[in-house]
Amino acid sequence: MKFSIITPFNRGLDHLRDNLESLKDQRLRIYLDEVDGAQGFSRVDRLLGLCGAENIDGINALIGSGDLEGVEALADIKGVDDLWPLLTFDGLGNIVAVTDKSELKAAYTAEHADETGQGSEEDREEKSSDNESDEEEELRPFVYVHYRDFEVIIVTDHPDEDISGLVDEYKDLFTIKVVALTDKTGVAAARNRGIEEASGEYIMFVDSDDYLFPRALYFMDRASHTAGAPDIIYGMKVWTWYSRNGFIATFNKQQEEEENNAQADDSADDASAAEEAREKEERMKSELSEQDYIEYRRTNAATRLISRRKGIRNVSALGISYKRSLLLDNNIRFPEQFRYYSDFPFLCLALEKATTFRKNYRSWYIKRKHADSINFPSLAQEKSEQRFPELLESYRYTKSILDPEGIIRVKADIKFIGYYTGYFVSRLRRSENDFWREERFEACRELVGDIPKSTLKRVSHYRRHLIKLLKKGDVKKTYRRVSLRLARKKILRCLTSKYAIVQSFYVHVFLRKPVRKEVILFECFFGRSYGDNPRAMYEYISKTYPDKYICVWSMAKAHGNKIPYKHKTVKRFGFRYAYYIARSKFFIFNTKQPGWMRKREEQVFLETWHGTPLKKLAFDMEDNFSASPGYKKHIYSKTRSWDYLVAANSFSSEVFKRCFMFENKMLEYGYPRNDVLHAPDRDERAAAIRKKLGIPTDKKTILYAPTWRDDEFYAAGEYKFTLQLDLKLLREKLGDAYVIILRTHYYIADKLDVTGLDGFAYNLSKYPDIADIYLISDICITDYSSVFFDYANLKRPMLFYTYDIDKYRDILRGFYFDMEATVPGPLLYTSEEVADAILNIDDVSARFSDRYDAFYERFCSWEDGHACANIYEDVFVRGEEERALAAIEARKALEAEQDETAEDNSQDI
Ligand code: C2G
Repeated sequence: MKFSIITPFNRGLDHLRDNLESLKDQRLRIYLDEVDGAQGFSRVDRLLGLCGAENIDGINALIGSGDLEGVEALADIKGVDDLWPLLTFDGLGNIVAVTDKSELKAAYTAEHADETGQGSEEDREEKSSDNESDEEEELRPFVYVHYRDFEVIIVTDHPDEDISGLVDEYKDLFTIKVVALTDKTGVAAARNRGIEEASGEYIMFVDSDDYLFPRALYFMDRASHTAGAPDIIYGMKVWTWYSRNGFIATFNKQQEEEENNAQADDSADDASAAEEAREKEERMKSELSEQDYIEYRRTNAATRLISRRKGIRNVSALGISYKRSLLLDNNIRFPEQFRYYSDFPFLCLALEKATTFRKNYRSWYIKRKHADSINFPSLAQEKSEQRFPELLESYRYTKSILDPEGIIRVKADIKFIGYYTGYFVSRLRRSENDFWREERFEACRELVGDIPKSTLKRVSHYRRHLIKLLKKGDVKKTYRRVSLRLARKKILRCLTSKYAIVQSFYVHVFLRKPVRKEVILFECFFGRSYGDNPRAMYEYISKTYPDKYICVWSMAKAHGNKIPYKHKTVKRFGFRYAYYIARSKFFIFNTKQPGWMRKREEQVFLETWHGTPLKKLAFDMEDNFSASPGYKKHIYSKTRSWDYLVAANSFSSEVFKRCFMFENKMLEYGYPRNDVLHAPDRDERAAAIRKKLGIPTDKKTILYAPTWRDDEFYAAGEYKFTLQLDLKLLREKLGDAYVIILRTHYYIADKLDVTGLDGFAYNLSKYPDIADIYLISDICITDYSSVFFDYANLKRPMLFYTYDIDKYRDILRGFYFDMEATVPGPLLYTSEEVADAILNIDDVSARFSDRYDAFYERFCSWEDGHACANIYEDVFVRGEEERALAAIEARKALEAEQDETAEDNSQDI
């Protein structure tokens, strides 16, 4: 058995499934010319070894063409009865016979012709990271076989979930042992238990929430055959926030983009870097003595695995294969007294005891960061008071087990110096808690006494100075030195970024001034337009209560929107914006507020959001391809500031509570932006809008309003969109009786090309408010956009052009309900189908009439044209009364408390 993979498990069945799935998908590529005849003999023999050749049951046919002698001999050894001229394998690694080479080639070509991306990802991975590959190699036919020369040892650590069902799904594909920790807990104990159970030549630790690249084990295995079975084999790790599906999808895309970009020739770079490194290795090997060469390799390994990792918490035992004999002979184990920092001593000792090292220039381990650090934090994300003392203890312990003269000890000391001078001292400077300057400072001091001068010489002057001050116990000078450095950094930041100055003003000036009770700050789609729910609320308030409030609109630069009624505008993220964020009493936003806003006690935040969700949102999303990785953490902290959230229907109300973990007041009156769709004068309004926009009155108007795609972007908030609706064909088929309005989502940066379609296509993507466009449209075509929930208020026909539904639903987002069975119109996949549906719109409407009624009942029945008024009453009238009463109560309670204390004090006297 080559590998024992040790996987501790305590929770997260879905993560474990990804992990096992990645082991099932351990492929190795066999070039068909390599299995030809005698020359292929040894290779095939080895390949069978890799597949777990001892366990050859189920393989009933074998091997090459031409000279069959070698093949026969091998078949004899392996006890295979049937001989076939050529072989191929099925998806599970069983060998399937193919009679001759041309047939095999045809099978290969057919398989690759209808590839949907999975296979091509493999090709690209191979090409980008395998320095052996070249153009010729690309053309060689090959098959994949699944690598099975490993066992998985799942060590359960008091889990809440039962894994037996999951294990059953995989147990016939590879060897899985499940052992349970009974008396102990923690990753360290689980991994140690795994070491006891392991029987492989090598041991790998793969956390249950991580997974491997498809050919990781094959490459590890290949590396194990070089340099006389090295003690330690280490490769690259890749970090991701995604599940395996999501990772593969983005990895494919990334590779594709790199390939399309002629300038990015990483594969060549990788290959030449590897080649250079190899040459250097050879040179060193011939020039250095045996012992020096070992030290040289050890230093290289330690530099990559210890020094290059950011902080001590990222020094990890993962992504490495350890020879089992190395661990057993030297009694290397994870110290079980540590919950967070057992990897550091383990890895340091392993590196010290090993004498042969092998580095591999490819990534094989995928470390999954937990995107939901609120509900499912990884160990690294867990916040605990125990961390600090444990970190110190782990460093102390590591020193105690290492050779004081060795290079690993030097690396460990420098790691601690990095922690102290990089992280600790800024806490010492900034924290309000004195223990950073007292006990904790003292605890660090106790640890650095034995760091030798020679080690201190290796670090920068600043770091050396701080360690000297620490050794002396001079906390005052340390404080001054660090303050100076931090102040210098801050000044530099302010000089180079206006944003930093604005924020500084926000914190140090504006937040110190009182809240202005009459000011309302409005923001729609991050200041990109004047529209949606904030616009509706603004117009209602301005019309009904003129001069009662000071209304301020946050707008991004050059918005070009005309805003009626008396108001101010401020540039989003400018000084005045920061001023109003600090001092406004009310906020009406339809997207998230900036992360740096610190909401004050007296401020009232009304979040309207911007649509009923079909696509999964926030905490309901598994992977998020469009936001920053810390998205869930950020959204959690932002939603804590929302006092009110608007839901247009009971479905939204339920979803929002869960997906935003929202616990404050849900306003259940319908959407302010939809009041206009129920207004008695909506037809007159529509006529005026048509006139303003120059849309002919004698033609049927079709609106096409698709949403954005999470994975198609230039930069944050700047998305790509390629029009898939064939407008020329539509014009041809529909004739003169129609016009089409194109409206992209506000995230879309691409400009639609409507040249040659004058009089037929109107691009209104920049028009501020889509509600106006709804009013003038006779038919709406959309896709997964929340547009359809609003448009349904008009009870006019809808078509769904869902050409990419599989990808959108299954990979990018996930939906809350079965779209096909719920939406009030047909799902269409081609422009022809769209044209036909438009031409037969009465039939379509009749077909969907019952469905439309049910849809309307479920999603539009709260809408009565009075959402603005109801929301205003709730927030600005009743809400204000309640807040005033609560303030009086709080004041009374405080006064009573103060009286009580005064009384106690007088009794004491
Ligand atoms: N919108 C628009 N034009 C489009 C698409 C959308 O003006 N072509 C507006 C609509 O008002 C829509 C809103 O932007 O309701 C939100 O757009 P969605 O396509 O639904 O996408 P998204 O911004 O991701 O919001 O809960 C709703 C979700 O958050 C969806």
